[in-house]
Amino acid sequence: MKKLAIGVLVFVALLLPANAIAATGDQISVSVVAHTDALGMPPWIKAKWELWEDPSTNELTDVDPTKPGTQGDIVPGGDTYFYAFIVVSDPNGISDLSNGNVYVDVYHPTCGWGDGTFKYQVHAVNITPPLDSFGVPMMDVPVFKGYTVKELIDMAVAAGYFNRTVADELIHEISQAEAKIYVAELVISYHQPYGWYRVEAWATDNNGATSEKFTNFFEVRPMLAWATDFDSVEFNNVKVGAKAVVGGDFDMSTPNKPTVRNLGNTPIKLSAMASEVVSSTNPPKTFDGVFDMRFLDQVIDPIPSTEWATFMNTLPPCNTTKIDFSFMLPLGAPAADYTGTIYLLFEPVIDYCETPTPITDPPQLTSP
Ligand SMILES: [Ca+2]
Ligand SMILES: [Ca+2]
Ligand SMILES: [Ca+2]
Repeated sequence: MKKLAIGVLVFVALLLPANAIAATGDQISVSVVAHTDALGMPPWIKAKWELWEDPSTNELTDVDPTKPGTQGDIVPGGDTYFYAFIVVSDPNGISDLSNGNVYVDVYHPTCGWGDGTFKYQVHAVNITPPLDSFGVPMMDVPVFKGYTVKELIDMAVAAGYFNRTVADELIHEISQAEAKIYVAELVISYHQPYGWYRVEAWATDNNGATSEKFTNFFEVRPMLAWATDFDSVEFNNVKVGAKAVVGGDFDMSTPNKPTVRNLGNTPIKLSAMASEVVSSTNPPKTFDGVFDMRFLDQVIDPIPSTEWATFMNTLPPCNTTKIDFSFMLPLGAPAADYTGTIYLLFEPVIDYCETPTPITDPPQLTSP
């Protein structure tokens, strides 16, 4: 470790009352004020990485080991959690971080429907292992969600944020009380876009000296997720030759008024296909092309029976909308009950998101 002296500026003020200047031999008092340089030696970020908490196992992970950086998924209709881990040091020693702060700034993806805007700032918390009775960090003690520092750093190697040599050096420095480790919780709602989130970390020391920013990326994968409040449509009091309508609404608790909600983080493309309807008469009679459907202000009339018809507009993430169905039997159809099936196809609309190159700033083991 490089040891650097703390820079101290000393201002000595000699306070003499004007009427005492000529009085030689008198005892005077001298006040001494020492001002530590307010900007001192700034701390620096040695390394940073993110991990995703798999909601089904509560384990921290990178869900796609084949791709650089950490990937994770949203929880449909809910929140998912990534964690940023930040290793920080200070040329004045880590005691100069004890009243400092570590912050993480997160920016939305720039691909897909992300606009790259600032998302939020999170205050990171110190998870440096506690000291034993000899003042040595206890590296075997779990520090976060049951993981030791070494396990957290090993996962950063597996996710490709830095190599084994860097990892060993980081573990060594934390074990020698030459660096501290912090964590910031990054909540991602299903309302947020898929793609690569940019994360910038920075630290301040006891005197407010501020580090350079350290930037890297993690990825939220696209996920198609949706819900409807209906699985059947019933037309009552149908008059042959007249249109019967089942109108939708925006309320997911009224299944007799069809509603669809996007619970994923991609726009949804909807297609429809319908079977012929069959009468309950003996012998049965069949009719084709008797349904139509309205979705996002577009009507497909009739819903075809041999191929998918796709609606032009997509249902954006975080949106709920209604679907209207109608049904019309041709004149001359027998009065009876009819059954048929309408098929709906939900597809995600995904723009390719290029992997940032590089996915991280290089780790900085020594003071810049
Ligand atoms: Ca400092
Ligand atoms: Ca990965
Ligand atoms: Ca409804």
